[in-house]
Amino acid sequence: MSTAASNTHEPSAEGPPPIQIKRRTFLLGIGALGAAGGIGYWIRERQPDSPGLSFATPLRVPPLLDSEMIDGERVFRLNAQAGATELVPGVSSATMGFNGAHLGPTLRAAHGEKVRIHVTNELTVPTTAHWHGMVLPASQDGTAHQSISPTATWTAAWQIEQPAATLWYHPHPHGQTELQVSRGMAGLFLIDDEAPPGLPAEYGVDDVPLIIQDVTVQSGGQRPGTPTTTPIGRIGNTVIVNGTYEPHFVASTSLVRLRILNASAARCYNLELSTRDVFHLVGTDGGLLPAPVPLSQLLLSPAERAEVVITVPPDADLVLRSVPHDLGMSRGDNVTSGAEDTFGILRITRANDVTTSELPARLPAAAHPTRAAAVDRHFMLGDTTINGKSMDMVRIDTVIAAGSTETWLIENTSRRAHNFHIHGTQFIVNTENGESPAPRNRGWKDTIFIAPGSTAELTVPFSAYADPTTPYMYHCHMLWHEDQGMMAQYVLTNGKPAAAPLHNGDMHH
Ligand SMILES: [Cu+2]
Repeated sequence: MSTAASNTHEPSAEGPPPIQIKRRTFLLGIGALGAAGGIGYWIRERQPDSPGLSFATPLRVPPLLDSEMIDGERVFRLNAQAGATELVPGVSSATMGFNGAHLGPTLRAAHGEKVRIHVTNELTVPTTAHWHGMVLPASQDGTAHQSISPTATWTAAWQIEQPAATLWYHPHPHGQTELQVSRGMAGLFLIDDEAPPGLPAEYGVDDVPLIIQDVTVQSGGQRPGTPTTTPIGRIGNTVIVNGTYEPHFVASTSLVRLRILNASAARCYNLELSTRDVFHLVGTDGGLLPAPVPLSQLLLSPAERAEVVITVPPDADLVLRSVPHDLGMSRGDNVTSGAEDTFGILRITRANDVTTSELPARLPAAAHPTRAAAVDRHFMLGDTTINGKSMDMVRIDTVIAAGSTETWLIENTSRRAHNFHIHGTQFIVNTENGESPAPRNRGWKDTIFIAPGSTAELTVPFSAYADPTTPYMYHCHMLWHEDQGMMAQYVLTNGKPAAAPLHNGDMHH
């Protein structure tokens, strides 16, 4: 065995295997550590082709949650739980999840169906269950206004009226979201519609969810006592996929559709294949694109989803990895925020007997109803504020006519990277910095990355679910920023918007 091979995580009589990053830190010496600047350093060394990395653990696939049809509704049950999980081999971490100690099962329902979801809180702290990307009444949205006390059960019910998409669910307790999500409270919620011919659609086989999270595990196994906070929040030094450390997926088809969710609190991923081969973006947050878009890299900020189709050639042994990118901050802030890290995420090889197919040239594009935009609003993102204000649970920041469509200009006036998520809608990106949006932002979105000094102009169609007393949120989805108060509230009303309790950032025309 070579020196490097001794770093693999083989069972050892000496107890837990050594953490890879510790050994490499030692080998590279103090000089390299200093030059690399701390946080991002460890993960930068986990190159997909680094000797000693195994990427040999079969990729776990979150189970599909069973449901039962009762009185015309598809009924699901979720239990918020805490426990301990080996996020890396031999290291037990305190974790949280739904129907288990880490992550949650995949919910699946069809366009047009009525769903009812019972969420029981078995934690010792309050939580919520927010359906990220879903168009639904505010009272069912699962924000801090629908807090679930320990031992209590909260039930959400609505009719799914939006097209097929990869959505997700996670807690939204005010000030505690980063902790609960980063401990593992996240799951996928897939909406199905008529399956487009040729697009891979067999769950876990050629239609594979990838929930990507960074976690912090110190050499020797302890979580750090005091996590280091970067300008965008806490950055982990180890990346796991569906809770799997150094995962390996064996493709049994030549085309594999990956439904990728960035479930990290702050870390952004700039995805590419180690072969540098082109892959195809087929869907964004809110559903399918009209046609596959060839890309060589794809930036995904926290909470964003992307559906991509990769071609797995015969004898393939490739890695989906994250490579350096520019978050638009100072060099030092980019480095500490992980933007210069390179690391493997998922190894993909091909089985001997595969089903081959061709990616269709056209897709049934998602369609969300919109009207002509009637109101323009301008939102300025500060370090942890929106239009200079911090979240106030009893303040309504924006009153919007139910069923109307608005134009929102989001401007990052700070030196920190942010993204922007609007609840209860899927929006269109008209422009970024006044120009045609990046290819990754040319489909329906509910969350968009906005670099310092940048703007994004959005067309936002709002649903007809009027409820003047229950707000939806809009906020930064860098969870530490959100927890610091970078969040505001809107309500949908049938009355005139002039009846607003409070206005914030309106530009009246
Ligand atoms: Cu932010």
